[in-house]
Amino acid sequence: MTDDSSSSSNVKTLSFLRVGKRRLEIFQKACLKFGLTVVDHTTQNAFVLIDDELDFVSASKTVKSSTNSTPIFIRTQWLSDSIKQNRLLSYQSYVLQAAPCPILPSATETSERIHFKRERAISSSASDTDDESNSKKRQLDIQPIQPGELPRTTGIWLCSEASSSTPVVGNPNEKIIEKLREMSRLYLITNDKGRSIAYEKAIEALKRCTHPIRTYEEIKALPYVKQSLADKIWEIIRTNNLVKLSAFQSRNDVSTLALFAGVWGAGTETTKQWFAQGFRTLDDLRMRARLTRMQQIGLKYYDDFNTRIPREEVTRIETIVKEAANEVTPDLKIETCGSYRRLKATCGDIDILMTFKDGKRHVHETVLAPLIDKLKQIGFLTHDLINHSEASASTSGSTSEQLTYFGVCRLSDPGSLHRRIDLIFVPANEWACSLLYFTGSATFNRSMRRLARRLSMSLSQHGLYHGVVRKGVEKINTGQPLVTPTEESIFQYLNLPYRPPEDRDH
Ligand code: DCT
Ligand code: MG
Repeated sequence: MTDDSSSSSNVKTLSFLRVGKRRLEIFQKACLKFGLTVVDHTTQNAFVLIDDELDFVSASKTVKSSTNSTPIFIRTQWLSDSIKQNRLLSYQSYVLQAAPCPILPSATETSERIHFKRERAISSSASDTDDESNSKKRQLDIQPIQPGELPRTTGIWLCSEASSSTPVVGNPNEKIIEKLREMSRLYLITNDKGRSIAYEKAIEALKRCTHPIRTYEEIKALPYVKQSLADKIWEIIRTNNLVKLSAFQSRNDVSTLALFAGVWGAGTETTKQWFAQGFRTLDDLRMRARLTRMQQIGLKYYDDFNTRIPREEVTRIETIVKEAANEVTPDLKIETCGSYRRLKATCGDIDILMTFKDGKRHVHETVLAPLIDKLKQIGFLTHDLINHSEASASTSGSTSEQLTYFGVCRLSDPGSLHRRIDLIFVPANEWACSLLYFTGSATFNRSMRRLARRLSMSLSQHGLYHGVVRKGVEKINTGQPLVTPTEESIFQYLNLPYRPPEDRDH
């Protein structure tokens, strides 16, 4: 039965994003019952049902639309509630808010706004193959209320351990790591995120190993390494080769998908479609593919965007942004996050987070828009990619906004490359959780979120909640927000030893 009086009748076709297998089965049955058609990927005008814990930025960091139309993101809670009430409810109040900023380049580009940041990091999605979620090795069923009340969290949680500071070059298991890294990359490109994550974890274990692995027993003793992966490591040790990797590399589609994955603004669905349409080179795309405005920019600066940025250049870029921001208002707290804050020697892009120092509620028109204008005037920002504001329920219970600007910048020195820059403006009470999130790494974040889940908490860039009640992966009670003035406080609530950013480079 459908609720004809509501606009839910507009939903005819939909797809799912990052919804676990078991829930997906339930939802698919419900769709059948409600007369909805489920498609594999985002089609023109399709509605996309997303995991309830996803917010726009998380989605934008991991998934991209495959079409030029803007999908409407609806929380899966809509279907859950519809199932409970045995009728298809109006989806309106379940739509992920994606109000565009007024400073967007042009109205004709509206359809391109809600596209997504390139999928460089491993998806933060809840993977069925995630050891941490599936592991029965350790049970943590204590309800945390105050920071530091829980016993120390160690063991199978990546986030409980510092990342290895030793470089892979010169590591006694360097050869194995290189091959596993390539496998992880290729699995990501072919959209097998679960396997990609499994390989990343094995790499992390190997990076920490200070002696060369020689026996099968030593492999089995490594944390996070499952049987099939242990066999592959053993094959590399015995033969100095990995048949599966060679087979992967010789596949035409994989090398083409890898090439296309370098186009900023193109996700796995898009790259697959391009391959299916017979495109094999970047010139094919330039001449024959129907590209979004962002993909056109991604293609134009393909080499620039795929060249890592030396740390010193990021420092110079940061200085320019800070100076311009200071002219707009001296009241801002600004921090460059991502790989830069993790002290990496090179960065893929520049992730700059800002908020008001005094914690006053911000109004984006007064800060981000003039800052962007100023940076354009001095010729620093050269192209806009995404400009987006997202409302969220803040820890004080009121509604707050995170503002995200994705663009392209360039230093004025002759020969400077075009660089990808993100400017993210957050409410002061979300600062610590945002700082933690945007510092990453993505793998570290995933581990911390999963630990939070195990502790009946929920962690996102917006806040940390405790007393969360879940049925399966469904949240029945969203819990209560915890006050998180610093990153340290978040570690304390989760009973983790504090890790400085450079130790989170998992
Ligand atoms: N992030 C995440 N999950 C993702 C992608 C990103 O939690 N799937 C978080 C962690 C890092 C932060 O956002 C910034 O993202 P990126 O710029 O993609 O990552 P980075 O660590 O800064 O790496 P790079 O040097 O490639 O920019
Ligand atoms: Mg980055």
